[in-house]
Amino acid sequence: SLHPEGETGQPGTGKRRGSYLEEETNKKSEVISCIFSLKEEVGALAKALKLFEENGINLTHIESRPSRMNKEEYEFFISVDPSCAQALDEVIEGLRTQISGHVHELSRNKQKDTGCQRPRGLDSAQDFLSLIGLSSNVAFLHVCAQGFTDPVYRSRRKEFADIAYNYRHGQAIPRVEYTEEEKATWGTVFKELKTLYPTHACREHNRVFPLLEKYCGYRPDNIPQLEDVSRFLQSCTGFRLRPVAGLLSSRDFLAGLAFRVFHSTQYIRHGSKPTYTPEPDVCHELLGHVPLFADHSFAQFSQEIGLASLGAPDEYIEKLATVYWFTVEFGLCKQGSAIKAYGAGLLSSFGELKYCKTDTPKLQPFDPEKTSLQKYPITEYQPVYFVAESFEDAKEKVRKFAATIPRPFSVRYNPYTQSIEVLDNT
Ligand code: HBI
Ligand code: NLE
Ligand code: FE
Repeated sequence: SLHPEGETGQPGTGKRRGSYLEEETNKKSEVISCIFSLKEEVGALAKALKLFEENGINLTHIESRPSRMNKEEYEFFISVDPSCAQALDEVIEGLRTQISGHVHELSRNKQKDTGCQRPRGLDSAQDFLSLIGLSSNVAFLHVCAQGFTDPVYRSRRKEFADIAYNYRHGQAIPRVEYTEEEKATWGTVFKELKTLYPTHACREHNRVFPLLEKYCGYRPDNIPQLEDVSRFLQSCTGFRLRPVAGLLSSRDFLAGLAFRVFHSTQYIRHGSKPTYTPEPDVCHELLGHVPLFADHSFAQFSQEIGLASLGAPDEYIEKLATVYWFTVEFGLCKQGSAIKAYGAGLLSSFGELKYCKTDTPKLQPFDPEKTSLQKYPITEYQPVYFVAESFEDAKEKVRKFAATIPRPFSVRYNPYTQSIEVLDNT
């Protein structure tokens, strides 16, 4: 089974939809795994293993089980030494053509997806972008311009990045003393949003908000501490926060949700633009996401997307990331005769929260099949929103959608051990 203590405190290539250049990958890297199935007959496995031997591949792990999809087949889950990555192509080709086995690669593109680097310093644009988890995305460089050119802001971001890099699962999240300027930015965002919530936010958000004021120090003159908020969430729904320096790859980010771990930034947006920022920041996490992660139905919905992502092929990760985008980040839902915001990207931007209720954006019914194909901008207000009937309805729909993702094993969350059970043989 898998546990949530992966070292994912570092940003990946910030693989959001949109243009990005690939960063150099981090060569020392991950294990490489795949699952292949073979017809049940004498010598089938021996033939397959011969291919590995001929290509000089060192297997580090192997497990077997009867195939669920085809009664006459057996499935083998193997891991190989990462230095053998190149030679694995040959073997996969051989398995597919000579032995007619089905092969499902589990973590081969992982290096591309999570290739991340510890920034060396803060003396170039590239370093700033890698610090926030993005490769050279021109649009982003443009939008983050204030942050990039302001040396005080840049060195502050480095301090926050270091907290995230050094954080290990199970530790208390280090408390941060925010500067007067940072608190002023928070104050502006907090006060503006608070006047909008009663009319614009969904009822679940409005129900939890007073509890956060009471127990977690949500006030216009105080930026709440991630540790206090994480404890609060754990007591409500078992969700916990983990500090992160910037954007993670979709795969890593979604996997966190499967374990009820929400990766949260700790720095605040640049003070010159409190209305809207394309990047997640502490306002976005604490005001947008946190209230809803305290709601049972919503927490379950979020975890459901995370579970669906485990072991899913790359093209489905992209679809799930898009579903996540139009629900958890920018979702609207029906409540009585009104349409309310439940997406965190709306609930943390007083610019976009007002805009989403005007008649400029297009509204469409939430339907994962269609929603998962919708293109979207990441540095401006959304032209399209999807409206859910309710969290329960959205959850059912995502569940049905997830069942269509090709995946040679099933996953189940065990809340008692906080682990995910895979390769279930029953
Ligand atoms: N990384 N730190 C962080 N925060 C997010 O909200 C986030 C992310 N990576 C990807 C992502 N969100 C989504 O846009 C989807 O790709 C899952
Ligand atoms: N646009 C949001 C805000 O300004 O708070 C942040 C969105 C992060 C995906
Ligand atoms: Fe977010």
